[in-house]
Amino acid sequence: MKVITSGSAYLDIDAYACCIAYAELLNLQGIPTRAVSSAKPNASVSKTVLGWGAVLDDYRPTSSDEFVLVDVSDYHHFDPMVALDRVVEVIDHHPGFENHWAQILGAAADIRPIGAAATQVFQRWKASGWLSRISEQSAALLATAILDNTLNFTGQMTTAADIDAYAELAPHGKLMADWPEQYFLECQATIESDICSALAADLKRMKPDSLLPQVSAQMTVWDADALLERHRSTINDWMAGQGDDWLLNLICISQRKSCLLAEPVVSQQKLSRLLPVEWQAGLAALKPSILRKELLSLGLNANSGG
Ligand SMILES: [Mn+2]
Repeated sequence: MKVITSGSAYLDIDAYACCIAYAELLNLQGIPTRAVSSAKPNASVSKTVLGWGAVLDDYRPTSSDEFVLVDVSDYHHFDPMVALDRVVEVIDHHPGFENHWAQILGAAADIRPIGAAATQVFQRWKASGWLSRISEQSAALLATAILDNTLNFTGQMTTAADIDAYAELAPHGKLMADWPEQYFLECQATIESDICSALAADLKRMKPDSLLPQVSAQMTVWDADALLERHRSTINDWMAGQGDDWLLNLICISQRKSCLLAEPVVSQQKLSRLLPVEWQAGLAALKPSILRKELLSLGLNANSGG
Protein backbone atom coordinates (compact mmCIF):
# COMPACT_ATOMS: atom_id res chain seq x y z
CA MET A 1 0.00 0.00 0.00
CA LYS A 2 1.09 3.57 -0.69
CA VAL A 3 0.37 6.05 2.09
CA ILE A 4 0.11 9.73 1.20
CA THR A 5 0.66 12.06 4.13
CA SER A 6 2.13 15.43 5.11
CA GLY A 7 3.46 17.34 8.13
CA SER A 8 3.13 16.66 11.85
CA ALA A 9 1.83 19.95 13.27
CA TYR A 10 -1.42 20.57 11.37
CA LEU A 11 -2.88 20.15 7.90
CA ASP A 12 -3.57 23.33 5.98
CA ILE A 13 -5.88 23.10 2.98
CA ASP A 14 -2.94 22.61 0.59
CA ALA A 15 -1.68 19.53 2.44
CA TYR A 16 -5.25 18.24 2.95
CA ALA A 17 -6.18 18.64 -0.73
CA CYS A 18 -2.93 17.10 -1.98
CA CYS A 19 -3.28 13.98 0.20
CA ILE A 20 -6.85 13.31 -0.91
CA ALA A 21 -6.54 14.25 -4.60
CA TYR A 22 -3.24 12.44 -5.20
CA ALA A 23 -4.51 9.29 -3.49
CA GLU A 24 -7.56 9.43 -5.79
CA LEU A 25 -5.33 9.62 -8.88
CA LEU A 26 -3.08 6.72 -7.85
CA ASN A 27 -6.10 4.55 -6.98
CA LEU A 28 -7.64 5.32 -10.40
CA GLN A 29 -4.36 4.21 -11.97
CA GLY A 30 -4.64 0.89 -10.11
CA ILE A 31 -2.09 1.65 -7.38
CA PRO A 32 -3.62 0.86 -3.95
CA THR A 33 -3.22 4.10 -1.98
CA ARG A 34 -4.53 5.68 1.23
CA ALA A 35 -4.58 9.38 2.25
CA VAL A 36 -3.71 9.40 5.96
CA SER A 37 -2.71 11.96 8.60
CA SER A 38 -2.24 12.08 12.37
CA ALA A 39 -2.57 15.88 12.24
CA LYS A 40 -5.83 17.84 12.34
CA PRO A 41 -6.94 20.25 9.60
CA ASN A 42 -6.49 23.92 10.59
CA ALA A 43 -8.85 26.87 9.98
CA SER A 44 -7.96 27.05 6.26
CA VAL A 45 -10.01 23.86 5.85
CA SER A 46 -13.23 25.80 6.39
CA LYS A 47 -16.67 24.46 7.32
CA THR A 48 -17.85 24.68 3.71
CA VAL A 49 -14.78 22.74 2.54
CA LEU A 50 -15.33 20.05 5.19
CA GLY A 51 -18.97 19.92 4.06
CA TRP A 52 -17.91 18.69 0.62
CA GLY A 53 -17.42 15.34 2.31
CA ALA A 54 -13.98 14.40 0.99
CA VAL A 55 -12.17 12.81 3.92
CA LEU A 56 -8.87 11.21 4.81
CA ASP A 57 -8.78 7.43 5.09
CA ASP A 58 -8.98 5.65 8.43
CA TYR A 59 -5.89 3.49 7.94
CA ARG A 60 -2.93 2.42 10.08
CA PRO A 61 0.30 1.99 8.04
CA THR A 62 2.01 -1.40 8.16
CA SER A 63 5.74 -2.19 8.12
CA SER A 64 5.66 -2.82 4.36
CA ASP A 65 3.83 0.36 3.30
CA GLU A 66 5.57 3.05 1.26
CA PHE A 67 5.19 6.78 1.95
CA VAL A 68 4.52 9.73 -0.34
CA LEU A 69 4.98 13.16 1.28
CA VAL A 70 3.05 16.20 0.01
CA ASP A 71 3.46 19.91 0.88
CA VAL A 72 6.43 19.17 3.17
CA SER A 73 10.03 18.12 2.51
CA ASP A 74 11.75 18.97 5.83
CA TYR A 75 11.88 15.46 7.35
CA HIS A 76 12.05 16.92 10.88
CA HIS A 77 8.40 17.89 10.40
CA PHE A 78 7.01 14.74 8.77
CA ASP A 79 3.96 13.03 10.22
CA PRO A 80 5.27 10.69 12.95
CA MET A 81 3.82 7.64 11.14
CA VAL A 82 6.41 8.04 8.34
CA ALA A 83 9.34 5.59 8.12
CA LEU A 84 12.06 7.68 6.46
CA ASP A 85 13.67 4.66 4.74
CA ARG A 86 10.35 3.88 3.02
CA VAL A 87 9.69 7.36 1.55
CA VAL A 88 9.34 6.85 -2.22
CA GLU A 89 8.14 10.26 -3.42
CA VAL A 90 8.13 13.89 -2.22
CA ILE A 91 6.02 16.70 -3.73
CA ASP A 92 6.61 20.11 -2.15
CA HIS A 93 7.05 23.85 -2.73
CA HIS A 94 9.05 24.80 0.39
CA PRO A 95 12.79 25.47 -0.11
CA GLY A 96 15.69 23.94 1.79
CA PHE A 97 15.62 20.17 1.23
CA GLU A 98 15.74 19.92 -2.58
CA ASN A 99 19.26 18.45 -2.70
CA HIS A 100 18.66 16.01 0.13
CA TRP A 101 15.69 14.41 -1.64
CA ALA A 102 17.17 14.64 -5.14
CA GLN A 103 20.08 12.51 -3.89
CA ILE A 104 17.80 9.90 -2.31
CA LEU A 105 14.88 9.83 -4.75
CA GLY A 106 16.12 11.35 -8.02
CA ALA A 107 13.17 12.26 -10.25
CA ALA A 108 10.67 11.07 -7.59
CA ALA A 109 11.46 14.25 -5.66
CA ASP A 110 9.46 17.14 -7.12
CA ILE A 111 10.36 20.18 -5.01
CA ARG A 112 10.17 23.57 -6.69
CA PRO A 113 9.06 27.16 -6.07
CA ILE A 114 5.37 27.42 -7.03
CA GLY A 115 2.30 28.94 -5.35
CA ALA A 116 0.74 25.71 -4.11
CA ALA A 117 1.68 22.03 -3.92
CA ALA A 118 -1.89 21.53 -5.17
CA THR A 119 -0.73 22.89 -8.53
CA GLN A 120 1.94 20.16 -8.66
CA VAL A 121 -0.71 17.50 -7.94
CA PHE A 122 -2.96 19.04 -10.61
CA GLN A 123 -0.06 18.71 -13.07
CA ARG A 124 0.13 14.97 -12.28
CA TRP A 125 -3.57 14.61 -13.06
CA LYS A 126 -3.12 16.54 -16.30
CA ALA A 127 -0.04 14.62 -17.45
CA SER A 128 -1.66 11.24 -16.65
CA GLY A 129 -4.57 11.92 -19.03
CA TRP A 130 -7.08 11.16 -16.24
CA LEU A 131 -8.17 14.77 -15.53
CA SER A 132 -11.65 14.27 -17.02
CA ARG A 133 -12.24 11.61 -14.31
CA ILE A 134 -11.29 13.76 -11.28
CA SER A 135 -14.03 13.88 -8.64
CA GLU A 136 -15.85 17.16 -8.06
CA GLN A 137 -14.54 17.21 -4.45
CA SER A 138 -10.89 16.67 -5.35
CA ALA A 139 -11.04 19.36 -8.04
CA ALA A 140 -12.67 21.82 -5.62
CA LEU A 141 -10.13 20.98 -2.89
CA LEU A 142 -7.12 21.48 -5.17
CA ALA A 143 -8.56 24.74 -6.56
CA THR A 144 -9.26 26.13 -3.08
CA ALA A 145 -5.77 25.12 -1.90
CA ILE A 146 -4.35 27.17 -4.78
CA LEU A 147 -6.47 30.19 -3.79
CA ASP A 148 -5.36 29.91 -0.17
CA ASN A 149 -1.64 29.35 -0.68
CA THR A 150 -1.35 32.09 -3.36
CA LEU A 151 -3.55 34.59 -1.41
CA ASN A 152 -5.93 34.67 -4.38
CA PHE A 153 -2.94 34.96 -6.76
CA THR A 154 -1.53 38.07 -5.02
CA GLY A 155 1.28 36.23 -3.18
CA GLN A 156 4.88 36.50 -4.35
CA MET A 157 5.20 32.76 -5.02
CA THR A 158 2.29 32.78 -7.50
CA THR A 159 3.17 31.44 -10.97
CA ALA A 160 1.32 31.20 -14.28
CA ALA A 161 1.01 27.45 -13.59
CA ASP A 162 -1.07 28.21 -10.45
CA ILE A 163 -3.38 30.52 -12.41
CA ASP A 164 -3.80 27.95 -15.22
CA ALA A 165 -4.43 25.12 -12.75
CA TYR A 166 -7.18 27.07 -10.97
CA ALA A 167 -8.82 28.00 -14.28
CA GLU A 168 -8.97 24.34 -15.28
CA LEU A 169 -9.95 22.93 -11.86
CA ALA A 170 -12.72 25.41 -10.96
CA PRO A 171 -15.27 24.08 -13.53
CA HIS A 172 -14.48 20.44 -12.57
CA GLY A 173 -15.13 21.43 -8.95
CA LYS A 174 -18.31 23.39 -9.85
CA LEU A 175 -16.85 26.49 -8.20
CA MET A 176 -18.58 29.76 -9.07
CA ALA A 177 -16.91 33.09 -9.87
CA ASP A 178 -17.53 34.39 -6.35
CA TRP A 179 -15.98 31.34 -4.62
CA PRO A 180 -12.67 33.15 -3.79
CA GLU A 181 -14.59 35.90 -1.96
CA GLN A 182 -16.86 33.38 -0.20
CA TYR A 183 -13.93 31.24 0.89
CA PHE A 184 -11.78 34.07 2.24
CA LEU A 185 -14.77 35.74 3.94
CA GLU A 186 -15.51 32.44 5.70
CA CYS A 187 -11.90 32.24 6.90
CA GLN A 188 -12.13 35.90 7.98
CA ALA A 189 -15.28 35.17 10.00
CA THR A 190 -13.32 32.46 11.87
CA ILE A 191 -10.56 34.99 12.61
CA GLU A 192 -13.08 37.60 13.77
CA SER A 193 -14.84 35.11 16.04
CA ASP A 194 -11.71 35.17 18.26
CA ILE A 195 -9.59 38.11 17.16
CA CYS A 196 -7.16 37.99 20.09
CA SER A 197 -6.27 34.34 19.43
CA ALA A 198 -5.67 35.21 15.79
CA LEU A 199 -3.29 38.03 16.83
CA ALA A 200 -1.49 35.76 19.29
CA ALA A 201 -1.15 32.98 16.70
CA ASP A 202 1.13 35.07 14.50
CA LEU A 203 2.94 37.44 16.88
CA LYS A 204 6.65 38.10 16.59
CA ARG A 205 9.02 39.98 18.91
CA MET A 206 11.98 41.81 17.41
CA LYS A 207 15.47 42.25 18.82
CA PRO A 208 15.81 45.42 20.95
CA ASP A 209 17.93 47.18 18.29
CA SER A 210 15.45 46.45 15.48
CA LEU A 211 14.41 49.26 13.16
CA LEU A 212 10.92 47.75 13.22
CA PRO A 213 8.39 47.97 16.05
CA GLN A 214 9.24 45.63 18.95
CA VAL A 215 6.09 43.55 18.59
CA SER A 216 4.41 42.78 15.29
CA ALA A 217 1.35 40.78 14.37
CA GLN A 218 0.13 39.81 10.91
CA MET A 219 -3.22 38.57 9.62
CA THR A 220 -4.54 37.95 6.11
CA VAL A 221 -8.22 38.65 5.41
CA TRP A 222 -10.56 39.41 2.52
CA ASP A 223 -11.85 42.81 3.73
CA ALA A 224 -9.48 44.57 6.12
CA ASP A 225 -11.53 47.77 6.35
CA ALA A 226 -14.60 45.90 7.58
CA LEU A 227 -12.53 44.00 10.13
CA LEU A 228 -10.97 47.24 11.46
CA GLU A 229 -14.36 48.88 11.72
CA ARG A 230 -15.59 46.04 13.90
CA HIS A 231 -12.50 45.18 15.96
CA ARG A 232 -10.09 48.11 15.96
CA SER A 233 -10.45 49.02 19.62
CA THR A 234 -10.12 45.38 20.71
CA ILE A 235 -6.96 45.08 18.60
CA ASN A 236 -5.54 48.33 20.02
CA ASP A 237 -6.13 47.20 23.59
CA TRP A 238 -4.69 43.73 23.03
CA MET A 239 -1.59 44.95 21.17
CA ALA A 240 -0.97 47.66 23.82
CA GLY A 241 -0.95 44.84 26.34
CA GLN A 242 2.04 43.32 24.49
CA GLY A 243 4.19 46.46 24.75
CA ASP A 244 4.41 50.16 23.89
CA ASP A 245 5.96 49.75 20.41
CA TRP A 246 3.84 47.61 18.10
CA LEU A 247 2.50 47.02 14.59
CA LEU A 248 -0.31 45.00 13.05
CA ASN A 249 0.17 44.24 9.36
CA LEU A 250 -3.35 43.44 8.15
CA ILE A 251 -3.16 42.09 4.60
CA CYS A 252 -6.31 42.79 2.59
CA ILE A 253 -6.71 40.32 -0.29
CA SER A 254 -9.67 42.00 -2.04
CA GLN A 255 -7.89 45.35 -2.34
CA ARG A 256 -4.33 43.97 -2.63
CA LYS A 257 -3.10 46.25 0.14
CA SER A 258 -1.61 46.16 3.60
CA CYS A 259 -3.27 48.13 6.37
CA LEU A 260 -0.56 49.03 8.84
CA LEU A 261 -2.01 49.69 12.27
CA ALA A 262 0.42 51.27 14.76
CA GLU A 263 -0.99 53.49 17.50
CA PRO A 264 2.30 54.38 19.28
CA VAL A 265 3.99 57.37 17.62
CA VAL A 266 7.42 55.76 18.07
CA SER A 267 6.22 52.77 16.00
CA GLN A 268 4.87 55.03 13.26
CA GLN A 269 8.20 56.89 13.12
CA LYS A 270 10.16 53.63 12.77
CA LEU A 271 7.99 52.54 9.85
CA SER A 272 8.10 55.96 8.17
CA ARG A 273 11.89 55.68 8.01
CA LEU A 274 11.59 52.43 6.03
CA LEU A 275 8.48 52.98 3.91
CA PRO A 276 6.69 55.80 2.07
CA VAL A 277 3.63 55.78 4.35
CA GLU A 278 1.28 58.49 5.54
CA TRP A 279 -0.26 57.99 8.97
CA GLN A 280 -3.82 58.93 9.71
CA ALA A 281 -4.88 58.26 13.27
CA GLY A 282 -2.50 55.32 13.63
CA LEU A 283 -3.37 53.77 10.29
CA ALA A 284 -1.52 53.69 6.95
CA ALA A 285 -2.32 51.87 3.71
CA LEU A 286 0.35 50.32 1.51
CA LYS A 287 -0.17 49.04 -2.06
CA PRO A 288 0.63 46.38 -3.07
CA SER A 289 0.51 44.48 0.20
CA ILE A 290 3.72 43.76 2.03
CA LEU A 291 4.59 40.65 4.04
CA ARG A 292 6.25 40.91 7.44
CA LYS A 293 9.26 39.01 6.13
CA GLU A 294 9.65 41.72 3.47
CA LEU A 295 9.37 44.40 6.18
CA LEU A 296 12.06 42.53 8.09
CA SER A 297 14.45 42.56 5.16
CA LEU A 298 13.80 46.31 4.64
CA GLY A 299 14.82 46.79 8.27
CA LEU A 300 17.93 44.64 7.86
CA ASN A 301 19.03 46.40 4.66
CA ALA A 302 18.59 49.83 6.28
CA ASN A 303 20.71 48.57 9.19
CA SER A 304 23.57 47.18 7.11
CA GLY A 305 23.54 50.24 4.83
CA GLY A 306 24.27 52.34 7.92
MN1 LIG B 1 1.52 24.62 0.56
